[in-house]
Amino acid sequence: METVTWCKSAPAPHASVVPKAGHMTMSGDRIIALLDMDCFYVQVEQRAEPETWGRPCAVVQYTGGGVIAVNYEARECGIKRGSSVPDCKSKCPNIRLFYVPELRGKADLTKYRNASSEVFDVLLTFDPNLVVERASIDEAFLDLTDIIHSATRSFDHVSVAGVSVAGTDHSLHDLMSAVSEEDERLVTGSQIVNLIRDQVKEATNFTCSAGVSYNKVLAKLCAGFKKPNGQSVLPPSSLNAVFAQTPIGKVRGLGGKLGQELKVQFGIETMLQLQKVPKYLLEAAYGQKTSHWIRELGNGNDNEPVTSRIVNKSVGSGKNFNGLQKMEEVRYWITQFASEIIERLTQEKNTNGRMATNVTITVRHAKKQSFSRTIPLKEYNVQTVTQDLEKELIPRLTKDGQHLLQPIISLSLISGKFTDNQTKRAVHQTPRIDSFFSTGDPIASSSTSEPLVPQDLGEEDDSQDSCIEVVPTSPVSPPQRRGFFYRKTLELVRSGSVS
Ligand code: DCP
Ligand code: CA
Ligand code: CA
Repeated sequence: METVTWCKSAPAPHASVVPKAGHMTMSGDRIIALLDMDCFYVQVEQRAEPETWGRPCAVVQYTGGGVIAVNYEARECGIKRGSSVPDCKSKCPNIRLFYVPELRGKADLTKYRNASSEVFDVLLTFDPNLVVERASIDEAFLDLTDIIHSATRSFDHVSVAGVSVAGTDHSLHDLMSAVSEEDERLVTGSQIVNLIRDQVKEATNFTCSAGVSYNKVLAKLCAGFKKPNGQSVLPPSSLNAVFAQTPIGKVRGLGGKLGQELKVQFGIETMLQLQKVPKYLLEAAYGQKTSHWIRELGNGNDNEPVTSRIVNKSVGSGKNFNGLQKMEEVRYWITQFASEIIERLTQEKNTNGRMATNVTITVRHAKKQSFSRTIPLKEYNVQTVTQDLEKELIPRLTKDGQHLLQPIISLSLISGKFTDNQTKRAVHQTPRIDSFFSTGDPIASSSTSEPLVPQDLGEEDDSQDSCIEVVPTSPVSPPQRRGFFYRKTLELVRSGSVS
């Protein structure tokens, strides 16, 4: 690995206590990364069949079903998530298709979950000062602030070769010679993340990509800029250049109806345009609290903490159907889901000593017609859970106890609200967006960007937060940082190094 010589000032004084949650102060105080595995399920399959490395590959869910993960070689042939098997074979005759194993009549994701645990083991053992939050089966937010400030470790020897600066044509390496003190921490963060990515590769043989910035929203946004096996850093000075190219729906928190509504209401497409919507117009449409949050996002501010959490918030199981007609089918599937959930909850109890206390069933009749019921989880017993849920459902679903009043196209169970009395790792609940909107805000009903349960629970279970939009409780603006990167880029442009 290339060594970079780099003159650093003394570390700033900083609390040496490792907080359970990441920093919650001004966004500008933090250095946050988002690490996302490249074509994760495909890599898991390819590792088990090493002769397929370098060859176009995809993972298909169910025989006759669609593609749920595609490697980058196959993407070059035009294969996408959702492509059909015949489409894959015609576009890419030498494609290797892997099929997700099935158990109890549904996808069995155990091997992908186990591979995910391998990755998280690397993150957890990297450094005691690293705050790690699982964001989904293949994603983690990292709060690097404490490692950067702690004087115990130096990352000066680690390369930033290959790290790009978002919104510019530059590698971070190009811009390092005279970096300002405040952006210096972003460079150190990038070095740390480069090292983490190397260690993940060494331990698991998987590649991943990452974004480094001052908060979760920006880290997540730029994590996708250099895929696969790449890394970007987003300094504040690049914000406007990046936001000018960023569709509103690509930003964490704006992927759903709210983002859509903003586009329609104000006739805008990009984040830079959102930034320019006058305050009074936003306030008139969304009230003070929500409009404040939207404006903060428009300015690239987000103070949601990275919460030390590796364990799942909830465990789920579910399936889509062509249209169930009978109560006995519902009973059958609830039993299957409850079996899977209770098996996993029992494992969780044995590993982490914590128990779930409720279970929610969601029934979907048609695309926009669904309802949920939550009941206490009295004991880890499949029959009891099934019977308790049935009691809730029967009056709502049937008149005669047998035939459904309306066909069901999706059923899912999610169990959560864990007791954490014996938990070895801290478990903190991140506020849900609905709690933010609980004051009668007009967009309460548009709070989630994606269904709680995606297509046959592809990535469901690892952490329901991957599907729930979360908003900060008290956004705080970071100090205005006019940047070195901006000035340096201008300089390079003027000197003709950049066209
Ligand atoms: N997944 C799924 N169904 C979805 C989305 C994802 O089953 N609708 C699974 C398969 C993916 C894994 O979750 O491999 C991670 O999802 P990502 O969105 O991170 O996509 P990939 O990791 O496959 O690709 P990328 O390299 O773009 O991150
Ligand atoms: Ca991924
Ligand atoms: Ca992901």
